Amino acid sequence: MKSRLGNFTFDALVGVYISAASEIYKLAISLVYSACEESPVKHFILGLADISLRLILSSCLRESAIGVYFVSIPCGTSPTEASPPHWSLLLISFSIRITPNSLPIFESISTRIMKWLLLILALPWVTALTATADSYEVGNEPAKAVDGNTSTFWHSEYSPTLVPLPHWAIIDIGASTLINGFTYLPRQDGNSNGNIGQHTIEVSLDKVTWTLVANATYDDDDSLKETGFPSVQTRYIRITGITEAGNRGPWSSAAEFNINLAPTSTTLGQWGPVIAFPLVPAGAFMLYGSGKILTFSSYKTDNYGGTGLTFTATYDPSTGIVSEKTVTNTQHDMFCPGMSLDANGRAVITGGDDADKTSIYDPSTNSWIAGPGMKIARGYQASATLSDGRIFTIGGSWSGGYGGKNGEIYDPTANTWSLLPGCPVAPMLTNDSAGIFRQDNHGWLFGWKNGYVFQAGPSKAMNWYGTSGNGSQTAAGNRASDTDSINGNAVMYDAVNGKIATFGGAPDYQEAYATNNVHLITIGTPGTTPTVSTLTSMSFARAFANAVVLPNGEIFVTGGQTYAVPFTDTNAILTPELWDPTTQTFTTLPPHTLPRNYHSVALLMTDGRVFTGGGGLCGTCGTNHEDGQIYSPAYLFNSSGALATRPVISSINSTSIAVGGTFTVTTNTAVTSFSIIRFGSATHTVDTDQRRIILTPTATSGTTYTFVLPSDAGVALPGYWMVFVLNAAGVPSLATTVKITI
Ligand SMILES: [Cu+2]
Repeated sequence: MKSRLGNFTFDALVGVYISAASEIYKLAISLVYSACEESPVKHFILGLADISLRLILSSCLRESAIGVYFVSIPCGTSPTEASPPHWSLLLISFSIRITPNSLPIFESISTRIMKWLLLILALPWVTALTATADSYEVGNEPAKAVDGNTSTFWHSEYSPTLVPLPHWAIIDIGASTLINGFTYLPRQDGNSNGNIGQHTIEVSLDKVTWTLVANATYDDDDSLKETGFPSVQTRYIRITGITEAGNRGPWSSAAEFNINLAPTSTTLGQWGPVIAFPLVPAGAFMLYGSGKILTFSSYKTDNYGGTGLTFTATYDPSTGIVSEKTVTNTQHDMFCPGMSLDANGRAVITGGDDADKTSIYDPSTNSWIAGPGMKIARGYQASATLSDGRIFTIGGSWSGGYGGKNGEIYDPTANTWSLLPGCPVAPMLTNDSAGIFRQDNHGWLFGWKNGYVFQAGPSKAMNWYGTSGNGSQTAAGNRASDTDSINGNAVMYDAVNGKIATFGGAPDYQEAYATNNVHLITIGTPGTTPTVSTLTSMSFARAFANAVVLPNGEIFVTGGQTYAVPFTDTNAILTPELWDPTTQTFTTLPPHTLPRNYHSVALLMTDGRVFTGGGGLCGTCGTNHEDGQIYSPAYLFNSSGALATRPVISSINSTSIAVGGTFTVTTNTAVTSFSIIRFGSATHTVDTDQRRIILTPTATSGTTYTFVLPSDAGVALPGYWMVFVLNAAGVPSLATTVKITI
């Protein structure tokens, strides 16, 4: 990657930090070299001191001298955040004369800087980690776990004394540092003794008070183990090995421990570290009570096509803990299903590998129950919760036989499925070249007024489906000149005004070029033709992307590939983009670490961050992504790059509110905008649960705000919603959960 700053071009410029800490601007360029991965030299900052910003950015018209010096500061720390001791002067300043607007001179500066930097890299000057441990075998001291040499290792003492588990090692960074991850490389000598299994990871600034950031289990192999957690300022990290991964003996060992420094550029938001999961999270939904994310794969953690069971893994963002559960009691391989969160926050998951099954997860009891089988077996159908609390589903020839996948409806009260013969699937078929197997997949369904469903895609034809009696169908015109857009996205970001934005997709499910098309659909009375406008396109064409609405109405579009081929990572787009509902244009954002294509998910979290994960789930293929990653939007940071102070919802007068009902929210400080977003569920780019409602106070008294919910349950769908308040700077609160009832 070539990056530029003015006339400077670097192979690895990854961040630019500009501050006005004094009357003289300081500007520094951070460089990360490929050697960083192998070497303790992780991240160097090249400081160009005493250069006015004006000089650099506007090529001032006078000669000037600059002093150039090199500093090393802890990886990922911006110069303005580094405490003075880290500004170690490593080279004596030298002067360069700058000729105005002289590109060759700038290039020569660039070249000279690079030479000096290479010289610096050649110096054996590093910020080294140090380590201590509860015990060690002579010859395998704890320092060998932080020496950058993967052929040496720390080993707990076994002779003359066999020291029992648990074993701990403490890694000292040397100074308080912002980190967001920890890595463990087991010994690399072919012997597995001491591979750490169950473990905890804690952080501390003083080695007295420790904070748990991970509690998990490593597999018994010698691959690099990565543990991510929210950015935390720390000096010490303690890993405690509770078990030996193979239960061979009471040992712990490590070739290398290391830390991941948190990125510090926050202008466009920031990705956290990759979070290891024990499965490919191909499906995921939010648990309303805790903000946990329940993910699932199939009858295997990394492959599909079985029957009778499903592996699940629940991520708790507050602790970083991923807990596993294999669901067998519903006898349902839930791979490639339909999914909806019902009026009670239960996840109703239908079809897929076991094509007629229904499994229901109830967060209130943390239990799975078997629901009644669908009347029509399905896979890749979509489903949507309705204004009356029932769930509508249609399509799904990927599993359970081809064609005829007309509508049916689930009544949670009666716990029954019923066919809706008046809801034919034919009007919503795409023209996919693979035939009916693909043509009725992944409907973009939105529950709406009076029990109606609006089908916005992926076919270019749109439809209304009525669900009373035997059901009904009314054509709703085409999505302007859009193509069929399978594996694209549709997000209702302003439900009161019926606004749905659609993003990308491809004419065929696979072996097809994606589009970067964006359309705005405005729906009104059921049965009427919506208005559709064609908007500014995305920067990237995407199929298999995910789209998530944020509390401020922006839509985060992430992942996908420009040419759709399931189970591949070729042509993957790692750069997400953010759609602004006011300007209706996009801003490209910092890239995520791993591809997120077919079988990836994304969900809004209760803290306003976005969880993404998955991709793959194809056995021995090379594209299984058993991991997730969390994006923190720019609104979570202030201008200095530190976490912004959030407004706080101090109280809400009711957490169960009927449609049309009044409620009050009291905050700790004045806030200026308000929204509610329904908890989401995601699989195969479809999230029919998320939708956003903008709230406007009907009365304000101090910092107590009174709201009236929309009176139509088709707009404010029954179920659990996140309430966000945002301050004048756009910083969202943590969400408070409310249940909307009918
Ligand atoms: Cu699938």
